[in-house]
Amino acid sequence: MEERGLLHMKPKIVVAYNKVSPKVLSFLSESYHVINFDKLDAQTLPNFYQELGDAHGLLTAGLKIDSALLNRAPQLKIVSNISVGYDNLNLLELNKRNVMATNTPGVLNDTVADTVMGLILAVARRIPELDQHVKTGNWKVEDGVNLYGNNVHHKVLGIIGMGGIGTAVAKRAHFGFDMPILYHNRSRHTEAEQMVNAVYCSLEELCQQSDFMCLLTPLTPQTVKLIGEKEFKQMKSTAIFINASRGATVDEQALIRALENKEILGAGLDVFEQEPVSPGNKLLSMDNVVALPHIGSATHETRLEMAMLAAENLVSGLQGKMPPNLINREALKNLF
Ligand code: 8YV
Repeated sequence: MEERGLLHMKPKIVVAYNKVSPKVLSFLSESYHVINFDKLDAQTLPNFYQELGDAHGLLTAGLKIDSALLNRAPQLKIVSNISVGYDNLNLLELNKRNVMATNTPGVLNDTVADTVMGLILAVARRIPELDQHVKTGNWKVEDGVNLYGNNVHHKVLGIIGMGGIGTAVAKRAHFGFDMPILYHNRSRHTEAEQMVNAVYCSLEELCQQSDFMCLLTPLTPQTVKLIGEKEFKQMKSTAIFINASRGATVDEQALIRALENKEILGAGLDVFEQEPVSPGNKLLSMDNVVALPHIGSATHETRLEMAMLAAENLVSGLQGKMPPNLINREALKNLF
């Protein structure tokens, strides 16, 4: 009884994310009353909303945080996102209510960069297609020219969005694959220029000159459909397009047309306009498209690091300290 009473004196944290490691949950439970929702569906939502009613912190990833949800959580001090992207957060609504928001930059850079290199290699060397070819009882005929792919090494890599992930991709490409690097970004990235000789250029130049074009930009109002028909038409017919940002940064219908009309050679996609991607999406029936289920950062090690960093952000905020990865300083106006 006594313990139960004490438990309820601890501030409440709601966790709405599947498979947060028990290590992270027990770290949070030391100081907080943790309510964990593995999934949010018709059955669990009413309970989730009820728990939000007196929750001080929310740990989540990708959940849409808008005024409707925030209105149900009047005690909320902080939303901690287990992701670097935070396009799921309505910052204006959070700021209005002095609710802090945090993300998890840095810890996933190398893992997402590995995924991007994997997509580049998979599309260029047709690895999933050839895997199926062999597993369905086939082998090469004579020299196997019909199974040839395209070189990756020494080809021009264009990176749109040269942040931490972009820099990690550029390092792999430059030091491992001898690829010249072009990049387009909101601002110049002198570190990347010095480290891997990355050359800053306009979006148009990047489209025209890249053999591999990697989209890594965050989704913001300025980057919605950043790549569309015009850009695909500017690209080489031998170019391979990679998207590891968000599906909405690309005009997906324009991408489908560019692939169908052979305006580009192939695509490697970790993200889609609609997720989960619809099984009827034309991209899924194309041999020259390699599709992943938005798993750029999903390794056991990195997901644990992300969740732990998110938990640390949450605890700092609730302890009245500045969270290390605060996104919205505006929310602090009346707090510190
Ligand atoms: C997550 C991501 O898969 O960090 C990001 O921005 O895209 C991924 O690491 C995603 O946010 C989880 O929903």
